[in-house]
Amino acid sequence: MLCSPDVPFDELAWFEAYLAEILPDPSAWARFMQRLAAVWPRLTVILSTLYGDQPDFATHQLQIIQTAAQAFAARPPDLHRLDAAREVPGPGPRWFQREQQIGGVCYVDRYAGSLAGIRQRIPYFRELGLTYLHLMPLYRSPPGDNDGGYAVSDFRMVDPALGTMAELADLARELRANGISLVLDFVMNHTANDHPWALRASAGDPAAQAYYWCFPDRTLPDQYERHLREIFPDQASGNFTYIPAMDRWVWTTFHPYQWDLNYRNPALFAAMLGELLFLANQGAEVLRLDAVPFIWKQLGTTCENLPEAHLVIEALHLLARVAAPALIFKSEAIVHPAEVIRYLGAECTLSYNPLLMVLLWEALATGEVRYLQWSMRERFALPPGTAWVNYVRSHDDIGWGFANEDAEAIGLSAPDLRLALNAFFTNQAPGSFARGLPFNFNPRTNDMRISGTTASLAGLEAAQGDPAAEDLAIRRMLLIMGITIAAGGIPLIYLGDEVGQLNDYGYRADPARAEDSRWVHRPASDPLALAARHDQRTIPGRLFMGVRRMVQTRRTLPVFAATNPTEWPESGNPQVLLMHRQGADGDLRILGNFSATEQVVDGRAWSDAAHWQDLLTGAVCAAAHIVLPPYALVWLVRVP
Ligand code: OTU
Repeated sequence: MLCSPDVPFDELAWFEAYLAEILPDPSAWARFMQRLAAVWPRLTVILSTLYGDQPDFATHQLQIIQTAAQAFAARPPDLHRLDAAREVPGPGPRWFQREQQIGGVCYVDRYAGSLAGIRQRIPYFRELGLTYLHLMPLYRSPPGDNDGGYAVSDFRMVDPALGTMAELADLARELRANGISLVLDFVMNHTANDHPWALRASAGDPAAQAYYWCFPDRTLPDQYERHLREIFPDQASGNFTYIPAMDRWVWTTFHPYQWDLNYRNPALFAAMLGELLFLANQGAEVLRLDAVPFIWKQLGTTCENLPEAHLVIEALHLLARVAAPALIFKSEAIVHPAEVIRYLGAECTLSYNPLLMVLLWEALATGEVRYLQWSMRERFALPPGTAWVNYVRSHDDIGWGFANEDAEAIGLSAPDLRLALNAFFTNQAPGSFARGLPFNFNPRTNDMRISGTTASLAGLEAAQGDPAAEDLAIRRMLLIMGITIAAGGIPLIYLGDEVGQLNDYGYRADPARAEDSRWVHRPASDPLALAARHDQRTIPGRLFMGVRRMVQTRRTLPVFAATNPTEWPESGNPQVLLMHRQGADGDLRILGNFSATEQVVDGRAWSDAAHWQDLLTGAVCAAAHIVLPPYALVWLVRVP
């Protein structure tokens, strides 16, 4: 019997009897109990806060612990070994903080046809330097419109068109053998309307209905609605959908076929824990928690980022520490920057960095770095033991989610800036090089988001074969991608960007996709572009070799580890961004010119070095006169 002074002895002892059946091997049982005892003081506080008022709370609590024990028992030996290796991190950066970390993200079908196709791309991933591969939702989904797989019909089944769950587990192993961690989505806010739970709910099963938010009439929905945002006003206005089969209104934040799950129900919490740990046991090392801000609802609030949503994630995190400690969570919270950061630490280990993403585009559009520099200086730092995932494009739209107060602090108007950026990126402003599409224009709020690939937004599509314009577009792409590669955290490349894939307007011919302009930036992988990647005379070649040079440089320099600070001092030139990476093992200044004209920087303003050398080209320059061609990015080390 294990106990610790902080742990209410009898509760754990009560579990032990039940757990012995699930974990008959005494050493496995002891390991599980030891980990449980370590998290129990906090876990029990959270569970009682969330569910303590339920009449059968003790039974629910037992069910939750049993679910964790079952997953622990089912976990394959190689993953138990990975757990052991990662549970006691040595000194220095943890695995996801290392300078070697480089991420890629793709849709299995669009990028490689199937899981077998992904497997064949492993040599390419290695060539690019990837260590982290996010395969976007690959689960069984409703036919037709399914929000790019973010409507999941069965968390335990791979879309049969792509392969099987056994193949996915094999792929995870093979990726790991090649130094690549598999990242999967955990779409935890909702299921598809044809998930077995939703089907049972539709058929009238009250227990299944309690997994969702079902209302007999519009009374409560109307009250909730007063404080809710509309996420997809164009395709799916309102947050509730009437389901005739059960004569109920169901909460559907996103599309009518995506039913929000009810985490106020401890049985649903236990069920989703089971799904989460099942995916961990297939070999996912990171789970991307989709749409986390929305998982808890409270009348009279916006139902986003509520304290209980944080508690649910923290509880899942603690239970993962017990059953699958190698697993880490990445939060997908595309909300106000101050809220984004609150998911990191006790809950998630990684987070998207949407603020850096939007401000890189803002700086490209305005040619000025003030807002980017100021916001990063204020908001880039993270709690220890966590890291950003830095990116320029994802499969989603770009929403201008920067902080209004940050804009005000430097004398800008965020609402005006949003309007200007929307015009710029949809080619409605003079001098725009961008070819983006509007996404969900909301006439009520005048809000709009932007779709488009990195290449099309950066000017490659508009360049139309004009070599000078193409050259500028390539420089813009390498500039912003290069900043994500140099910043602390995991750079994440939307695969296809590294060879300059343009917007694909083919989605307009597909009725299941035509209403959703995000499909314009989800092109199928282009074999011709990939084949040209080593030829520096081609666009794909310049991009690919440029990205790879930065990736290779980052990999060899420990100063790039996320444990070393990323600082954002002023460069002295309003069009030039300065990033400072410093650690025991290095001292680097990254300079990026966000304007289309040559810029000069006097490096004596921020260092006493006399000369600097660019690690990417080898060129040496005098600190007093650092010349940056249009959109140039240099990675400078001091010349002794
Ligand atoms: C996520 O995005 C996914 O990335 C989208 O592809 C899905 O459509 C959606 O969830 C539903 O599953 O609103 O515009 O703060 O902003 O979760 C994208 C989080 C989204 C939300 C985000 C959501």
